[in-house]
Amino acid sequence: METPIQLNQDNLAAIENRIPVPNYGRSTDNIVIVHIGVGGFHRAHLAYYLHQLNGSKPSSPATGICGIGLREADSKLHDILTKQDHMYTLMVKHPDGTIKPEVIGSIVDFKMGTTDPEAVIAQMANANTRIVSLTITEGGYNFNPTTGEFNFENPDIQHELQHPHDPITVYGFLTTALKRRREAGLPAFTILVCDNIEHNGDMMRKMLLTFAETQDPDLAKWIAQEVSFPNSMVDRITPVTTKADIQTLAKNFGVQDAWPVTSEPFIQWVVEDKFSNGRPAFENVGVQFVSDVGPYEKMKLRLLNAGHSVLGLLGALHGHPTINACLEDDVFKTYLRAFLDQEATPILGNIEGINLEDYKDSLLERFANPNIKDSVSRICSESSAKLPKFLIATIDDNLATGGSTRFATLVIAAWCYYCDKGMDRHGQPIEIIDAMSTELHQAAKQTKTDPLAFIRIESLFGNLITNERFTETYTEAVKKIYKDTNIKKYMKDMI
Ligand code: CS2
Repeated sequence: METPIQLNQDNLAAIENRIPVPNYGRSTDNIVIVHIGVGGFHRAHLAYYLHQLNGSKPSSPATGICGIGLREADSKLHDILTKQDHMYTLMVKHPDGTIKPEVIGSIVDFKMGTTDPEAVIAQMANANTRIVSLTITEGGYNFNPTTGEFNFENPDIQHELQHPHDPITVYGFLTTALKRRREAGLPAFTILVCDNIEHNGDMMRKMLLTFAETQDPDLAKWIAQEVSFPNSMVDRITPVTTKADIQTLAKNFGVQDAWPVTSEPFIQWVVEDKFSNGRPAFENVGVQFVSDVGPYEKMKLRLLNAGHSVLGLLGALHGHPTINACLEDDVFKTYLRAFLDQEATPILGNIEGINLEDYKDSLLERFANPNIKDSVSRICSESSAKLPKFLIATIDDNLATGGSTRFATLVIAAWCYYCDKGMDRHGQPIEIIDAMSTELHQAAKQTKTDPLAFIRIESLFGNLITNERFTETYTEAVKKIYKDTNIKKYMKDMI
């Protein structure tokens, strides 16, 4: 292969001889979606759907996305994308080893709230903007996971309430921009949450209204009437991009891209069809519009995301580096299926139009994709924001209905050990990447003298501590792991 070609607009014609590139005109004239949180997931999911939609009608004016970063950490991707005229490569990794790369062109601009907040507000308040979408992670919404209440103690929120013209968080930016639209007589935009939270749109509505009521009650009323918050279920496994991915793209396909995205072939988006100010015709590219997304969300969170956490935490302790390595291990595979069948499925009930057995079979196949190499460390990161929604909710439901909880409980015990020791059973260090890492570690390290110390963290476990059936199973599990970390032995005994 000749010298790799740097990805940018001027080089597209040359790159087209190597991999597919956008076949539509790209411009900032028609930015309809403003997206906060341009991580790998957004780039493999919403931006890809829009890219396909633009590609299906190359002669019509293309619809664009303006990416927004609200954290310092977003500036790295901002700088890279800016140099690449906001394009990047999506490398879809198939189970047979094939990689299908394609240049995605739907993001046409990227603004940073940290350095130029006015540009962000102006973009959101622009008459063309119809949707503000978000992937700011499960932990990014500033609410207490057990009470579901807005966290006013956050210093950034306090700052925004005292200085309404100096927004920092999504709440400050959204209210400032909505206020400006109202004053200009423009219709409100839709707020579209694309994170793994049950009733994600309803949750966002509650949080934004709580914030707005404190900041500007009049505006809050307008938001309540004018802004729609569709619930949505999003799905595509998107591993962290590695140096090897960048090299593969350069060596095997001749394209130099400083931050491509990798993903599995599967993609799904189920959205409630209520948009305050119109939307692109996403149904033309396979997005499912339904009146109630609840059952789909619950199914995905409690099977896929929970399944990931089960494998991730147990796998990390055992020393499996990736999710597909876990699936190659029969004990892990059987354990996962037992958890899905015996603990997660019974609480889901019937979901119209979905065969849960098929769904679970397909999950196992997706997890087993040997080419995807999704690291257990990505799955374990920010577990404190994920587990209450993915796994602890299922434990609560099963305790209420008398269902089994033992498979999920072993995972919580493994999580405790992981947070306490920060190493796997071979003594290899595991880095705890979690906004609550200090608190998790402090609680977990008391386990030796107080076996229930970890589950006393109320913001994660609610009142589980008062449930004897749970505390008994948990104590037994945690004692075993602390005595001998050979987690696989206990998993084997249970299946
Ligand atoms: C994963 C998700 O964060 C996690 O732990 O379960 O990122 C998962 O890969 C996606 O939700 C798939 O759609």
